[in-house]
Amino acid sequence: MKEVEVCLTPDLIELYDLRGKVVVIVDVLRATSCITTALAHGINSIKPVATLAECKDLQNQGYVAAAERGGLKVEGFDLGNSPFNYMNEELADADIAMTTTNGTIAVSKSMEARQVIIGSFLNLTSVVNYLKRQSYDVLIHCAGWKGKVNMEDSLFAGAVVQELDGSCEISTDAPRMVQILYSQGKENMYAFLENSSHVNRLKKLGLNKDIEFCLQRDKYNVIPVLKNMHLIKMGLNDMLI
Ligand code: 3SL
Repeated sequence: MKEVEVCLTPDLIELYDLRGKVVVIVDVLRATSCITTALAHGINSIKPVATLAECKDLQNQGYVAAAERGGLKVEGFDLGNSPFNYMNEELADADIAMTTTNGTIAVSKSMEARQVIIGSFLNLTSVVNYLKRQSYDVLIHCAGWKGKVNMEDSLFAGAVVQELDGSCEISTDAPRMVQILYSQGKENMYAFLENSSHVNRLKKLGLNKDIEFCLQRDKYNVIPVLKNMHLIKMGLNDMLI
């Protein structure tokens, strides 16, 4: 049977062998929720990059450029990191370059994987159904906050582990820990996360609407997948078996 593992922050990713695994990148608030929303709303591709300099370079090459640091849109870029930024019809078919504080770093640290996909509560069931169907080991890579563990990504990892129950083996403690967390928080995730650090950070910035949006389950059925360094909507040909 395949195995599911959880890496709680990108600072621990060196402890895991990514080769031959499907890695699910998670940054519920808000990068992976934005990426899922963007592809569901017709954006063609998103190129995740770790630095502002790389993102600026791509903007100069014609990409629409999205940049966030500390929760705020960075001056000189076209978009920030709110899912509502990506519902604009004028962006249909656009190619976007994106850099965020943690989410795009988790992607850039996962390049050795057999496949990299994007998970969020917005596409939870689609991600889980795909993970069940394919035969490779799974690693859920939580983006956290500047190297530290956070609640919302761990909660999502717990939801995936819970839903994979019976189709994946667990042999380490992190998947068990996040599963317990999810069993405690699943009934009212918003209330459960109320005192978490990033929820408080976003609330101070007046972004409560974004938090509520990102905590919706199964709003979309797209699975973003990394192909040629761009995140695109997974099609039949991208599915592993
Ligand atoms: O860290 C990230 O990648 C962002 O999602 C953080 S924020 O929600 O935009 O502040």
